[in-house]
Amino acid sequence: MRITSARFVTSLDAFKSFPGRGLPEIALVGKSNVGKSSLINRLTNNSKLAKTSAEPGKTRLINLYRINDAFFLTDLPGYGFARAPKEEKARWARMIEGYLSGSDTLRHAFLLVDIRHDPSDDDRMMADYLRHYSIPFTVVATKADKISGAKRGAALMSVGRGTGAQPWDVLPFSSLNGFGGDKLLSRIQAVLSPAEE
Ligand SMILES: Nc1nc2c(ncn2[C@@H]2O[C@H](COP(=O)(O)OP(=O)(O)OP(=O)(O)O)[C@@H](O)[C@H]2O)c(=O)[nH]1
Ligand SMILES: [Mg+2]
Repeated sequence: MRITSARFVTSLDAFKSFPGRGLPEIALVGKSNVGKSSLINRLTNNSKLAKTSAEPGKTRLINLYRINDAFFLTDLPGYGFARAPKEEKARWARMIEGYLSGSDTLRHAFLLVDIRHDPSDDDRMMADYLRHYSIPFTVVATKADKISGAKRGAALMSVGRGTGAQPWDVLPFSSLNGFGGDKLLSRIQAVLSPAEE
């Protein structure tokens, strides 16, 4: 699939209705700073669409982007940002969980994990949470440009092990150079119209 249009729709501080709701949603979840907002920018080929930052804790609301007038990408705050104030972290967790458990139009989630690190306890919890709520998900190993191709296979194995995903189902991806973007788009296509895969 090709992305031909992408526009920001709205930010929500809690799960509720929004303009256009009803189209399928695909959510991005993962630790703060793992590259959720950057992934949206790379896929849409618009570096200014979602706000990103070298500092964790940039995305603080549920941000909805309408893609091809066919589905929404949902950018969520990250978890596991140790330095954030406790109340703030609790608020983000409520937002993330409220959205994931509340949206009946959520079709799929991408669980992002940094390819260089073993998944954290929070990542495992998120994978368990998605399974618990029967939300189908794909694990994406981000920042693939940060390791050599020779180390990629082993890195994908440990990301898979830590999240309970099959290593061959873990998609390596780089927002920096676009590596893995085609596979990610194919996955989105498959999620949206399984019969045409
Ligand atoms: N080298 C490299 N850097 C990346 C990649 N993806 C994201 N980054 C960098 O990682 C930092 C965090 O990226 P964001 O996209 O803001 O991360 P996020 O997951 O949205 O973070 P929060 O909104 O805080 O939860 C930024 O400095 C990005 O430029 C990647 O694939 N490769
Ligand atoms: Mg973000």
